Amino acid sequence: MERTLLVIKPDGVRRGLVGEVISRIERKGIKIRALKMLLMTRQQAEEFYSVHRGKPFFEELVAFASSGPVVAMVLEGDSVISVVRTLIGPTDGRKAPPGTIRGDFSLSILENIVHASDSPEAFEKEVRVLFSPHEIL
Ligand code: FUP
Repeated sequence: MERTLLVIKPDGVRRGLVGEVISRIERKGIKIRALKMLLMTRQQAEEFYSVHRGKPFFEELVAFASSGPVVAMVLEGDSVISVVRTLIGPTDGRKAPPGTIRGDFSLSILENIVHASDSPEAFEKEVRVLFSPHEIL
């Protein structure tokens, strides 16, 4: 069994899409092992997105990620990293196909509703930024 981190970003929470996203995850048969709402500090957002440090959109990305509450969850299932990446769709909501979370709810590359780990290494790093070990079942 594999694990991944899914974050409903501030735009997803503001737009009332928490239930919609969780419902899609549960209907797929993926297990939720941890779930919480939090406000990322600027420092947490910088660490979370550190692979993008130095890119032209880094500042805007960090400001956006810490602009309001997010809902973070640890998910578990067979090949769950690639399965969840398929469920959320490509980064740019304008190009994401219908049926994906970004394709159905986003018209933006920055405000694209959700984040999901893209590798086991990314998961290990990201989960440490947002969760303590005792919070994960
Ligand atoms: P993804 O893994 O699909 O979330 O996409 P990336 O890791 O490539 O990008 C992380 C976040 O950076 C995106 F969700 C939005 C933001 N971003 C931009 O704002 N502009 C870009 O050109 C690329 C990414």
